[in-house]
Parts: sequence; structure tokens; C-alpha cells
Amino acid sequence: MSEDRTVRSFCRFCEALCGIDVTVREDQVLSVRGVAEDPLSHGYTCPKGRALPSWHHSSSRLDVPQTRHNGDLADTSWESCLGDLADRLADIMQRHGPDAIGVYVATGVAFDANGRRTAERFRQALGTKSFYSANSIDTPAKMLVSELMSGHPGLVPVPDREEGSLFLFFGTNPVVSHGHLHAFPDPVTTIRRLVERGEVWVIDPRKTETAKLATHHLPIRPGTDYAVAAFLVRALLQEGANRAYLNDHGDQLDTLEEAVHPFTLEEAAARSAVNESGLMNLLESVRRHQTLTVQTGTGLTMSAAANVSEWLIWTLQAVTGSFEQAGGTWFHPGYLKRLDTRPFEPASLAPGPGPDSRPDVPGRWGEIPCAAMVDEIEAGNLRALIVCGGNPITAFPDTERTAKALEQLEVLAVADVVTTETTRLASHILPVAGQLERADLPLYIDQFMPAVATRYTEAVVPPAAERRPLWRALADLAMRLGYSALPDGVDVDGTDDDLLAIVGDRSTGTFAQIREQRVVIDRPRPTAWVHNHVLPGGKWRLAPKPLVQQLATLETPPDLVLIPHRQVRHLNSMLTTDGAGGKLDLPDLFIHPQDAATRLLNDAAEADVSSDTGTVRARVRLDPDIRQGSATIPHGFSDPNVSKLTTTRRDTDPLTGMVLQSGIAITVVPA
Ligand SMILES: Nc1nc2c(c(=O)[nH]1)N[C@H]1C(S)=C(S)[C@@H](COP(=O)(O)OP(=O)(O)OC[C@H]3O[C@@H](n4cnc5c(=O)[nH]c(N)nc54)[C@H](O)[C@@H]3O)O[C@H]1N2
Ligand SMILES: Nc1nc2c(c(=O)[nH]1)N[C@H]1C(S)=C(S)[C@@H](COP(=O)(O)OP(=O)(O)OC[C@H]3O[C@@H](n4cnc5c(=O)[nH]c(N)nc54)[C@H](O)[C@@H]3O)O[C@H]1N2
Ligand code: SF4
Ligand SMILES: [Mo]
Repeated sequence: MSEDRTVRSFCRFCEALCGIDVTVREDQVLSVRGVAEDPLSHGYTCPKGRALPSWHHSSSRLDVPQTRHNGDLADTSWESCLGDLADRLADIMQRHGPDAIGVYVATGVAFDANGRRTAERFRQALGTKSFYSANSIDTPAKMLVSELMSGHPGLVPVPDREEGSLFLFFGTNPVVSHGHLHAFPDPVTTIRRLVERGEVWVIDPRKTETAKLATHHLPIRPGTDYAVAAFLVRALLQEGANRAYLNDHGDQLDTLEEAVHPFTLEEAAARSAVNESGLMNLLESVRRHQTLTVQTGTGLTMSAAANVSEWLIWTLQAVTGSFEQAGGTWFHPGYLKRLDTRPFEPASLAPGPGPDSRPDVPGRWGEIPCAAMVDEIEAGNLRALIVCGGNPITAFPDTERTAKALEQLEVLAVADVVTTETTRLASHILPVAGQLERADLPLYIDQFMPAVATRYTEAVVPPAAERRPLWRALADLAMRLGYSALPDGVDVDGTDDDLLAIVGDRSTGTFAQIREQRVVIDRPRPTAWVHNHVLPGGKWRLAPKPLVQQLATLETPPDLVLIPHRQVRHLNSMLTTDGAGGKLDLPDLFIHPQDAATRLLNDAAEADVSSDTGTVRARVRLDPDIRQGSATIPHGFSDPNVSKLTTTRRDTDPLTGMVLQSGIAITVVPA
């Protein structure tokens, strides 16, 4: 009988990246425990992290490559799977050029440094423009606003938790999500600490788990965050703005003043449905504290007002002089990326052209928005797709249309760790190493870490069965096509560490050091690097024209709208059927009792929920915490699949191509 051993690692389900000790007996993963002395997560884990053993040994794990023959998927060898895939891709490239081959990188590879990096290199080697990422169905507003206001699309604002006293959360629920582009490990303790020090305001249509710990909650009408921010900016420009800061660091102040001019107290209250006393209390708090810091999340970035709300929230922080100020908001340079030390080239600000089938959907940051993918397939422009760690069938709008399009592809290669709604449609399945089967660094989460920090983990167990690291599968495929997807000096038979070393050595430390120390934190964090190195002339563009124009087009959302919300035990489509701790989240319709009563719906009744794109059937859950006029069904489930209610046919954002996923008009009737 062999002995149990414990391997120090970190969980790679979400951005919190909790430090974990994993107990293993031979190849069996037995248990996961938080590392008490971890300087970033302090022993915390959530049910998802603790479900890693059952996720790792899930009965739906992919073990062997598969290819489709005569309509059915069958097990095969890597040699034959990659050989066949390469032949078909070569043939498609020959007939239609490289753009006919698409790559979609999504949530599952955001936490796989080598896999994600190799996917990008693979795409570059092929020379295809058809590159898609989950960013464009999650949060492009944040990059857009960063780019338009600073010239750099990659600024990540982070609240100063050590010295701040006024914290605002718009459309994010870190107690459940652990943050959106900014990690909140151990969120309950963290929020409690903030409350001890000052005020925490949650602006959300639901009295969320975070709102329940906060000092204040404003139950806002979905899609109207911009009205609250515009009101605050307008009032502060009359009294309470940091004029010295604006003189030094603000450009286009007159245009900003004009843009927010309509947002009187009455107008803001009418649009946002936040009562006037709530708005005035918030304004008084801002004037009293002078400096503040704001976090936003998907509630905001998925709404029709995403860009404008995000812009006015950044502006609020500029008007109060809170950026790069103690107690305000700092910008994360990343430990591995070190944006603060790199030469910086201003972005062009203008989007690239959209793809041929959807010229209205702009290309930005070297990507085509996911909203255009199905059109590209239907038009015959996209004929092969390589999905790396994504599940478009539950994540993309127009579920049935998406499924049809994926079936129409000549090649749908899916690299995943489990069977999903999307692998079922695949022509080739690549069973890749899961998070416990590979060494890693948080390369794509670098700027979302709670400090300027990094982590290293070795593989906890070797890849079981026929599984291979994604990077090796893609490098092998590239070679068969006559390209290289690996940096010089790294061999396809090399180790995870060979590749990680290149990334680690580019940081201020060395890979050897990071590997030795496991968690490295850089203190003190850099100050004023955005003011000094990024902003043109040291000044924020306070009123970018496309955003000012978009502000004028916003309409008040209809009466009953669907909004997104995340649950504790599953992550998008992961852990929806395996469950964490033996329990499952349920994809119910959460609706206010009054909204249910007027529709003759009782608790636990079945309801049909329709948008003008589709209908799903869900069980009613009466929820007094959600404001009247809003209802929510969590996404990620195949039944009900809430993405049937979203569409790319209308409502895609003209500046980013983002799909409307918060604030969709719905009707609800008894089934
Ligand atoms: N447990 C768990 N954690 C996760 C995930 C998961 O599925 N499960 N997913 C991960 C992913 S991919 C992401 S992107 C992050 C997202 O992280 P968050 O953005 O924090 O996501 P949510 O927890 O859904 O919080 C969104 C909040 O926005 C509110 N909301 C909806 N519409 C509006 C609106 O118009 N205005 C305002 N002010 N609020 C609105 C909702 O009520 C909800 O409370 O979470 C990550 N973490
Ligand atoms: N209606 C609606 N739609 C939404 C949202 C919403 O709130 N409402 N949220 C949006 C958001 S924020 C996001 S981020 C997207 C998510 O969109 P996707 O990323 O496409 O969807 P996920 O369900 O997160 O898929 C992740 C996949 O990665 C796989 N995976 C897990 N671990 C690994 C690994 O180690 N390697 C590899 N290769 N694969 C792995 C999982 O099994 C899973 O199939 O969905 C978006 N869609
Ligand atoms: S919060 Fe949960 S899912 Fe996220 S890293 Fe920590 S244990 Fe993993
Ligand atoms: Mo996301």
C-alpha cells in the first residue's frame, strides 16, 4: 500500500487562484485543503476548489483522442487524430486560405499558461485572422474604455484595499464570483474588513451576497448604471471635484461637463429607479470621503450601457482624483507582464474592420468578436474551428443556430478535459491535461492577482490515460502543417517548465526563483506609472467621442428583463452536472414574488420564459432579494439553456460587438 503525499498547488478554476494542498495516493487525487499560510488566499477555498478531486476523476473526463467516422465519434490514437486533423486543415487552407481556420480560446485555457500561449502562436504561425476569445462575450467594455481614455487597452483598475475607505461595487458579486478581472480570494473576510474601515456600496438589482455584507445597497434598474455615475460626476463638478488633479490629469473636461449635464437628481432617479435620497446619500459619501474606488462586473459589462457606464465610472474616479492615489484605485502592471517597465505604444483607438459576413461587428485587439462566428460559418468564410477550453453551445447566443453552424463546419476540433455539449458535435476531440496534470504560472491572470504577484505549481499528478498538455498537442499539429508554434529552443518533447521558464524569466524575477518560492509578491507596488508612462501628456481623455455619442442613444430598459447572475457551486458550464460537494446549483428562474404573483406563478411552478429569440422552461424560485422588474436564470446549463434567449442578430454593441446578456426583455407565463 503506497503512502499519501501532499502537493502544494493553486486552484485554477477562477481568478482567486487559491493556494491549495492536494493529497494524492498514487494517481488518485484524494482531497484539497486551503493553505493557511498562503499570503494571498489565507487558507480559503470555495466548494468548486474543494470539488477538484471529483472533477479530476469525473466520469465524463476525456481520456483518449476521438475522431468522427460515418457520423460517430470513435476512440483513436494521437497519431491518427492529429494526422487526420492536419490533413483536413491543410486541405481547407489550400482551398480557402488560412482565415477559413478559426481558433476560439476560452475560460478553460485562461488558466493554462502554456496552452493559451501556444494557441496564440499556432494562430500566428497559420496566419489566420479568425481568432476569437471569450473576452468578447464577457467584458470588452473594460478594454474599450481603457483604450479610449488612456491609449492603452490593458489597464486593470484595482481598489486600494489597504487604505481605501469608500468602495463602490457596480454589477459584481465577489462573494460568489470572487471578482471580475480582479481577484477576491476569501471574499467574505475581505468585504468585512472593508466595512470595518469605511463604507461599501453595492449597486445591483439583487440584494446579493455581497450587498448583504455591505453598508449600503442601491437596487438599481438593470442597464442604467451610467445614470448614477453621470449624476455623481455632474454634481461633483459643481462641488467636490478634485480640481488640482483635473488640471494636471484631465483633458476634454468641457465636453464631459456637457455630456453629463442632463443628469440632474430627478433625471438620474427616473432612469435608474434609485430613489433620490439614495442618490443624495451616495453623493454625500463621495464628497465626505473625497477619494473612492470602484469595481464593476458582468452585470454592467453585459448590459446595453456597458461602455458608457464603464466610462462614466472611470470618469468618477478621475474627477475625484482617485486614480493612482492612496485609498483610491491603482493599476495592476502584472508581475509577469510588467507593463510599468515596458516601452508603451499608444493604441490606434479606431477598430479594425469587421469580418466580411458582419461588417457591423468591429474587430479589436487582434480578435473577431464571438458574435460574428456563426455568421462567418454560415457564409462559408469559416470552415474549421479549433475550440480550446470553451463551450459555445452554452456560452454563445442563438443556441440552435450555433449548434447548426458548428455541425456544418468541415472540422470542429475541441480540446477539453470533459465531454460537453460542444464535444458532442466535434469532428476531433483532443483530451488534454487538466489543471492538476500540468505545471503552470498564471500568465493570463497576471494582472488580476490581488497583489503584484505570481505563483508556480508543478503538476500534481502526471496526465492520466492518453491525455496530453494542450501546448504539446497544438505544437505537434503545427509541425504536421509545416509550421512551428513553439519558441526557439523548446522542443515538442520538452517539459511544461521549458515553456514556463521563458515567461518567468521575462518578469522582474527569474523562473528559478518563482519555482523555488511558489508564491512571489512584489512590494511596494508601483505608483503613478499610468500617469507618468501611459497617459498622453499625463492626461485622461475624459470624454471620448464614441462614448459621448453612445450616451445619447441609450434607452430605458423595458419592464421585465433578464439579467445574469453566478452561483456558488458551478463555473459557467463546469460543475453543472458533477456538482461540488455532492450538491448541485439549480438553473431556476429567480423572480420577485410580486412579479410572480401578477403572472400567476407559484414557487416551484414551471414557467415558460421567452425573449423575442426563444423560449426556455424553468422552475420558478421566488426571490425577495431581486428587484421587481428583473429576473434571472443562471447560464452554463444545457437545460434550460439561457443562451436561447440571447441573440447576435440585434443588440450587438456597435463599438465592441458584445452581445446583450443583461437587460433582455422577457415575458414569463405559467408552463
Ligand atoms: N461561482 C462562480 N464564480 C465565477 C463564475 C461562475 O460561473 N461561478 N464565473 C466566472 C466568470 S467567467 C466571470 S466573467 C466572473 C463574473 O464575476 P461578476 O461580474 O462578479 O459576476 P456575478 O456574480 O454574476 O455578478 C454580476 C452581478 O451583476 C448584477 N447585475 C445584472 N445586471 C446588472 C446591471 O445592469 N447593473 C448592475 N449594477 N448590476 C447588474 C447581478 O445581479 C449580479 O449580482 O465570475 C467568475 N467567477
Ligand atoms: N447568457 C449568458 N451567456 C454567457 C454568460 C452569461 O452570463 N449569460 N457569461 C459569459 C462569460 S462571462 C463567459 S467567460 C463565457 C464562457 O464561455 P466559455 O469559456 O466558452 O464556456 P465555459 O463553460 O466556461 O467553458 C469552459 C470549458 O473549458 C473546459 N476546461 C476546463 N478545464 C480545462 C483545461 O484545463 N483545459 C482545457 N483545454 N479545457 C478545460 C471545460 O470543461 C469547459 O468545457 O460565457 C459567456 N456567456
Ligand atoms: S475561489 Fe474557489 S474556484 Fe476560485 S480559486 Fe479559490 S477555490 Fe478555486
Ligand atoms: Mo467570464
